[in-house]
Amino acid sequence: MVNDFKSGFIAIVGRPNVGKSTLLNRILGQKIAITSNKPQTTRNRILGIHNFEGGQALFVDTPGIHKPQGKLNRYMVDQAISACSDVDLVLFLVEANDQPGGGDEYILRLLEKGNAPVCLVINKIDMVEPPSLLALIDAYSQRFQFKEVVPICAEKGDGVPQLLKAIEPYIPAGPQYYPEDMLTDQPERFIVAEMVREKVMRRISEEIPYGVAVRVETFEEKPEKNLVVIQATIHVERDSHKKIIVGKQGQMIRTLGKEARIEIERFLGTRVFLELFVRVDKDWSQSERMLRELGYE
Ligand SMILES: Nc1nc2c(ncn2[C@@H]2O[C@H](COP(=O)(O)OP(=O)(O)O)[C@@H](O)[C@H]2O)c(=O)[nH]1
Ligand SMILES: [Mg+2]
Repeated sequence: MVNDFKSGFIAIVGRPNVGKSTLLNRILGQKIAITSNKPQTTRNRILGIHNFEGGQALFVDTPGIHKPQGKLNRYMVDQAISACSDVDLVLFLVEANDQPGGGDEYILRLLEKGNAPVCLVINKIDMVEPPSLLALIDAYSQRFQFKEVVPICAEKGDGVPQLLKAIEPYIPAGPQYYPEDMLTDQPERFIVAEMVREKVMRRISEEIPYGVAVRVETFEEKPEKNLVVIQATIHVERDSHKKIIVGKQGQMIRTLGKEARIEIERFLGTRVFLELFVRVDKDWSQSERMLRELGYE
Protein backbone atom coordinates (compact mmCIF):
# COMPACT_ATOMS: atom_id res chain seq x y z
CA MET A 1 0.00 0.00 0.00
CA VAL A 2 1.27 3.46 -0.81
CA ASN A 3 1.60 5.53 2.31
CA ASP A 4 0.34 8.94 1.32
CA PHE A 5 -0.96 10.06 4.71
CA LYS A 6 -0.50 13.75 5.48
CA SER A 7 0.03 15.44 8.81
CA GLY A 8 1.22 18.81 9.96
CA PHE A 9 1.31 21.36 12.75
CA ILE A 10 -0.49 24.66 12.34
CA ALA A 11 -0.04 27.46 14.87
CA ILE A 12 -2.90 29.92 15.47
CA VAL A 13 -1.41 33.24 16.56
CA GLY A 14 -2.50 36.85 16.89
CA ARG A 15 -3.17 39.64 19.35
CA PRO A 16 -5.27 38.87 22.42
CA ASN A 17 -9.02 38.58 21.87
CA VAL A 18 -9.09 38.22 18.07
CA GLY A 19 -10.86 34.84 18.32
CA LYS A 20 -8.08 32.23 18.17
CA SER A 21 -9.65 29.86 20.68
CA THR A 22 -13.10 30.33 19.16
CA LEU A 23 -11.61 29.27 15.83
CA LEU A 24 -9.98 26.18 17.32
CA ASN A 25 -13.27 25.08 18.88
CA ARG A 26 -15.08 25.72 15.62
CA ILE A 27 -12.59 23.61 13.64
CA LEU A 28 -12.90 20.74 16.11
CA GLY A 29 -16.67 21.06 16.40
CA GLN A 30 -16.29 20.78 20.16
CA LYS A 31 -15.21 23.13 22.87
CA ILE A 32 -11.81 22.41 24.37
CA ALA A 33 -10.35 25.93 24.55
CA ILE A 34 -11.95 28.51 26.79
CA THR A 35 -12.97 31.90 25.39
CA SER A 36 -14.15 35.25 26.72
CA ASN A 37 -14.37 38.87 25.69
CA LYS A 38 -11.41 39.66 27.96
CA PRO A 39 -7.91 39.58 26.54
CA GLN A 40 -5.47 36.98 27.85
CA THR A 41 -8.04 34.31 28.51
CA THR A 42 -5.79 31.61 27.03
CA ARG A 43 -2.61 30.99 29.02
CA ASN A 44 -1.22 27.77 27.57
CA ARG A 45 -0.63 26.18 24.22
CA ILE A 46 -3.48 23.83 23.43
CA LEU A 47 -3.30 21.23 20.71
CA GLY A 48 -6.47 20.45 18.78
CA ILE A 49 -6.50 17.36 16.57
CA HIS A 50 -8.49 17.65 13.35
CA ASN A 51 -8.80 14.59 11.14
CA PHE A 52 -9.62 14.84 7.47
CA GLU A 53 -9.73 12.35 4.59
CA GLY A 54 -6.17 11.01 4.37
CA GLY A 55 -4.65 13.29 6.94
CA GLN A 56 -4.42 14.89 10.33
CA ALA A 57 -4.03 18.61 11.01
CA LEU A 58 -2.68 19.52 14.44
CA PHE A 59 -3.75 23.02 15.41
CA VAL A 60 -1.94 24.83 18.20
CA ASP A 61 -4.01 27.51 19.96
CA THR A 62 -1.81 30.06 21.71
CA PRO A 63 -2.06 32.94 24.18
CA GLY A 64 -2.32 36.35 22.50
CA ILE A 65 0.98 38.00 21.70
CA HIS A 66 1.40 41.36 23.43
CA LYS A 67 4.02 43.32 25.33
CA PRO A 68 4.23 41.25 28.50
CA GLN A 69 4.11 42.74 32.00
CA GLY A 70 4.80 40.40 34.87
CA LYS A 71 5.91 36.80 35.08
CA LEU A 72 2.66 35.10 34.09
CA ASN A 73 2.36 37.28 30.99
CA ARG A 74 5.96 36.58 30.08
CA TYR A 75 5.20 32.85 30.29
CA MET A 76 2.12 33.27 28.09
CA VAL A 77 3.86 35.23 25.37
CA ASP A 78 6.79 32.79 25.38
CA GLN A 79 4.31 29.97 24.83
CA ALA A 80 2.87 31.73 21.82
CA ILE A 81 6.19 32.67 20.28
CA SER A 82 7.70 29.22 20.69
CA ALA A 83 4.59 27.69 19.10
CA CYS A 84 5.51 29.44 15.84
CA SER A 85 8.77 27.59 15.39
CA ASP A 86 8.79 24.12 13.89
CA VAL A 87 5.29 24.34 12.45
CA ASP A 88 4.27 23.74 8.85
CA LEU A 89 1.98 26.75 8.71
CA VAL A 90 1.07 29.77 10.80
CA LEU A 91 -2.46 31.16 10.83
CA PHE A 92 -2.12 34.83 11.69
CA LEU A 93 -5.52 35.87 13.01
CA VAL A 94 -6.69 39.47 12.94
CA GLU A 95 -10.02 41.22 13.45
CA ALA A 96 -12.00 42.57 10.52
CA ASN A 97 -13.19 45.60 12.48
CA ASP A 98 -9.67 46.74 13.33
CA GLN A 99 -6.83 48.38 11.46
CA PRO A 100 -3.34 46.88 11.27
CA GLY A 101 -1.57 48.41 14.26
CA GLY A 102 1.52 48.25 16.41
CA GLY A 103 0.49 44.97 18.00
CA ASP A 104 0.19 43.24 14.64
CA GLU A 105 3.44 44.79 13.46
CA TYR A 106 5.25 43.24 16.42
CA ILE A 107 3.87 39.80 15.53
CA LEU A 108 4.64 40.18 11.83
CA ARG A 109 8.27 40.92 12.67
CA LEU A 110 8.42 37.70 14.67
CA LEU A 111 6.86 35.79 11.79
CA GLU A 112 9.37 37.28 9.36
CA LYS A 113 12.18 35.84 11.47
CA GLY A 114 10.63 32.36 11.34
CA ASN A 115 10.46 30.42 8.12
CA ALA A 116 6.98 28.91 8.22
CA PRO A 117 4.51 30.04 5.55
CA VAL A 118 1.88 32.41 6.95
CA CYS A 119 -1.80 32.54 6.11
CA LEU A 120 -3.77 35.66 7.03
CA VAL A 121 -7.12 34.84 8.62
CA ILE A 122 -9.47 37.78 9.03
CA ASN A 123 -12.00 36.96 11.73
CA LYS A 124 -15.26 38.61 12.86
CA ILE A 125 -16.38 39.48 9.33
CA ASP A 126 -19.90 39.61 10.74
CA MET A 127 -18.94 43.01 12.15
CA VAL A 128 -17.99 44.78 8.90
CA GLU A 129 -19.23 45.60 5.40
CA PRO A 130 -17.49 44.09 2.34
CA PRO A 131 -15.77 47.32 1.14
CA SER A 132 -13.93 47.81 4.41
CA LEU A 133 -12.94 44.13 4.39
CA LEU A 134 -11.35 44.59 0.98
CA ALA A 135 -9.49 47.66 2.19
CA LEU A 136 -8.19 45.69 5.15
CA ILE A 137 -7.00 42.78 2.98
CA ASP A 138 -5.22 45.33 0.84
CA ALA A 139 -3.51 46.99 3.80
CA TYR A 140 -2.25 43.71 5.24
CA SER A 141 -1.17 42.34 1.85
CA GLN A 142 1.02 45.37 1.28
CA ARG A 143 2.79 44.70 4.54
CA PHE A 144 3.46 40.95 4.27
CA GLN A 145 3.59 38.21 1.66
CA PHE A 146 0.79 36.00 2.93
CA LYS A 147 0.39 32.62 1.23
CA GLU A 148 -3.38 32.81 1.57
CA VAL A 149 -5.94 35.28 2.84
CA VAL A 150 -9.16 33.84 4.25
CA PRO A 151 -12.00 35.87 5.79
CA ILE A 152 -14.04 34.01 8.41
CA CYS A 153 -16.56 34.33 11.18
CA ALA A 154 -15.28 31.87 13.77
CA GLU A 155 -18.33 32.36 15.95
CA LYS A 156 -20.81 31.21 13.30
CA GLY A 157 -18.41 29.11 11.22
CA ASP A 158 -18.61 31.07 7.96
CA GLY A 159 -15.44 30.60 5.90
CA VAL A 160 -14.06 27.85 8.16
CA PRO A 161 -14.53 25.03 5.58
CA GLN A 162 -12.79 27.27 3.03
CA LEU A 163 -9.97 27.86 5.50
CA LEU A 164 -9.52 24.11 6.02
CA LYS A 165 -9.39 23.58 2.26
CA ALA A 166 -6.89 26.42 1.84
CA ILE A 167 -4.43 24.99 4.34
CA GLU A 168 -4.40 21.42 3.01
CA PRO A 169 -1.63 22.04 0.44
CA TYR A 170 0.69 23.12 3.28
CA ILE A 171 0.33 19.87 5.17
CA PRO A 172 3.23 17.61 4.24
CA ALA A 173 3.38 13.81 4.07
CA GLY A 174 3.64 12.48 7.60
CA PRO A 175 2.44 9.92 10.10
CA GLN A 176 -0.80 9.88 12.03
CA TYR A 177 0.52 11.32 15.28
CA TYR A 178 -2.59 10.80 17.39
CA PRO A 179 -5.42 8.26 17.40
CA GLU A 180 -8.42 9.31 15.39
CA ASP A 181 -10.76 9.64 18.38
CA MET A 182 -8.43 11.96 20.30
CA LEU A 183 -9.35 15.64 20.39
CA THR A 184 -6.52 17.26 22.29
CA ASP A 185 -3.22 16.51 24.00
CA GLN A 186 -4.43 18.14 27.20
CA PRO A 187 -5.61 15.91 30.04
CA GLU A 188 -9.27 16.08 31.07
CA ARG A 189 -8.26 17.62 34.39
CA PHE A 190 -6.70 20.57 32.63
CA ILE A 191 -9.75 21.23 30.47
CA VAL A 192 -12.01 20.94 33.51
CA ALA A 193 -9.92 23.49 35.42
CA GLU A 194 -10.02 25.77 32.39
CA MET A 195 -13.79 25.55 32.20
CA VAL A 196 -14.04 26.76 35.78
CA ARG A 197 -11.60 29.57 35.02
CA GLU A 198 -13.66 30.57 31.99
CA LYS A 199 -16.71 31.17 34.14
CA VAL A 200 -14.61 33.43 36.35
CA MET A 201 -13.26 35.27 33.28
CA ARG A 202 -16.80 35.81 32.03
CA ARG A 203 -18.58 36.67 35.27
CA ILE A 204 -16.04 38.65 37.26
CA SER A 205 -15.03 42.09 36.10
CA GLU A 206 -12.00 44.32 36.45
CA GLU A 207 -8.55 42.90 36.94
CA ILE A 208 -9.52 40.02 39.26
CA PRO A 209 -9.67 37.25 36.61
CA TYR A 210 -6.07 37.92 35.60
CA GLY A 211 -5.01 36.87 39.07
CA VAL A 212 -7.09 33.70 39.09
CA ALA A 213 -5.78 30.20 38.60
CA VAL A 214 -7.76 26.99 38.95
CA ARG A 215 -6.48 23.60 39.96
CA VAL A 216 -8.40 20.35 40.05
CA GLU A 217 -7.63 18.60 43.33
CA THR A 218 -9.66 15.42 42.93
CA PHE A 219 -11.18 13.80 39.90
CA GLU A 220 -12.93 10.63 40.91
CA GLU A 221 -14.77 8.54 38.36
CA LYS A 222 -17.73 6.49 39.54
CA PRO A 223 -18.75 4.67 36.38
CA GLU A 224 -21.37 2.59 38.14
CA LYS A 225 -23.21 5.83 38.91
CA ASN A 226 -22.32 7.54 35.60
CA LEU A 227 -20.79 10.25 37.76
CA VAL A 228 -17.51 12.11 38.16
CA VAL A 229 -16.78 13.84 41.46
CA ILE A 230 -14.54 16.86 41.05
CA GLN A 231 -13.05 19.19 43.62
CA ALA A 232 -11.29 22.28 42.34
CA THR A 233 -9.61 25.25 43.98
CA ILE A 234 -9.80 28.78 42.64
CA HIS A 235 -6.58 30.57 43.61
CA VAL A 236 -6.82 34.35 43.95
CA GLU A 237 -4.26 37.00 44.86
CA ARG A 238 -6.13 39.01 47.52
CA ASP A 239 -8.69 38.60 50.32
CA SER A 240 -10.89 41.17 48.60
CA HIS A 241 -10.86 39.04 45.43
CA LYS A 242 -11.93 36.01 47.39
CA LYS A 243 -14.88 37.98 48.78
CA ILE A 244 -16.04 38.90 45.30
CA ILE A 245 -15.69 35.40 43.91
CA VAL A 246 -17.58 33.87 46.83
CA GLY A 247 -20.20 36.63 46.65
CA LYS A 248 -22.98 37.56 49.04
CA GLN A 249 -23.93 34.43 50.96
CA GLY A 250 -22.01 32.36 48.42
CA GLN A 251 -24.22 33.43 45.54
CA MET A 252 -21.43 34.03 43.05
CA ILE A 253 -19.51 30.83 43.69
CA ARG A 254 -22.76 28.87 43.32
CA THR A 255 -23.43 30.50 39.95
CA LEU A 256 -19.87 29.86 38.78
CA GLY A 257 -20.08 26.27 39.93
CA LYS A 258 -23.38 25.62 38.21
CA GLU A 259 -22.27 27.14 34.91
CA ALA A 260 -18.99 25.22 34.99
CA ARG A 261 -20.69 21.96 35.92
CA ILE A 262 -23.08 22.13 32.97
CA GLU A 263 -20.18 22.62 30.59
CA ILE A 264 -18.00 19.94 32.19
CA GLU A 265 -20.88 17.46 31.99
CA ARG A 266 -21.18 18.15 28.27
CA PHE A 267 -17.43 17.73 27.82
CA LEU A 268 -17.08 14.51 29.83
CA GLY A 269 -20.41 13.04 28.77
CA THR A 270 -21.32 12.08 32.35
CA ARG A 271 -23.00 13.61 35.33
CA VAL A 272 -20.67 15.72 37.43
CA PHE A 273 -20.59 16.68 41.07
CA LEU A 274 -18.43 19.79 41.25
CA GLU A 275 -17.22 21.33 44.48
CA LEU A 276 -15.32 24.63 44.36
CA PHE A 277 -13.00 26.15 46.96
CA VAL A 278 -11.43 29.61 46.96
CA ARG A 279 -7.96 30.18 48.33
CA VAL A 280 -5.85 33.30 48.69
CA ASP A 281 -2.23 33.00 47.58
CA LYS A 282 -0.86 36.52 47.83
CA ASP A 283 0.62 37.61 44.48
CA TRP A 284 0.97 34.04 43.19
CA SER A 285 1.39 35.31 39.63
CA GLN A 286 4.67 36.94 40.63
CA SER A 287 6.11 33.86 42.29
CA GLU A 288 8.14 31.38 40.21
CA ARG A 289 7.28 28.62 42.64
CA MET A 290 3.53 29.25 42.59
CA LEU A 291 3.51 29.61 38.82
CA ARG A 292 5.14 26.18 38.56
CA GLU A 293 2.73 24.69 41.06
CA LEU A 294 -0.24 26.00 39.15
CA GLY A 295 1.04 24.58 35.88
CA TYR A 296 2.58 27.66 34.28
CA GLU A 297 6.13 26.53 33.66
N1 LIG B 1 -18.61 39.07 16.48
C1 LIG B 1 -17.74 38.06 16.57
N2 LIG B 1 -17.13 37.81 17.75
C2 LIG B 1 -16.25 36.78 17.80
C3 LIG B 1 -15.95 35.98 16.66
N3 LIG B 1 -15.04 35.04 17.02
C4 LIG B 1 -14.78 35.26 18.33
N4 LIG B 1 -15.51 36.29 18.81
C5 LIG B 1 -15.52 36.83 20.20
O1 LIG B 1 -14.27 37.43 20.47
C6 LIG B 1 -13.94 37.26 21.86
C7 LIG B 1 -12.55 36.67 22.00
O2 LIG B 1 -12.56 35.34 21.55
P1 LIG B 1 -11.44 34.31 21.96
O3 LIG B 1 -11.59 33.11 21.10
O4 LIG B 1 -11.40 34.12 23.43
O5 LIG B 1 -10.12 35.13 21.50
P2 LIG B 1 -8.56 34.76 21.68
O6 LIG B 1 -8.09 35.56 22.83
O7 LIG B 1 -7.91 35.21 20.41
O8 LIG B 1 -8.47 33.29 21.89
C8 LIG B 1 -15.03 36.39 22.46
O9 LIG B 1 -15.95 37.22 23.13
C9 LIG B 1 -15.65 35.73 21.25
O10 LIG B 1 -17.00 35.38 21.46
C10 LIG B 1 -16.64 36.27 15.42
O11 LIG B 1 -16.45 35.62 14.39
N5 LIG B 1 -17.50 37.33 15.44
MG1 LIG C 1 -7.66 32.24 23.40
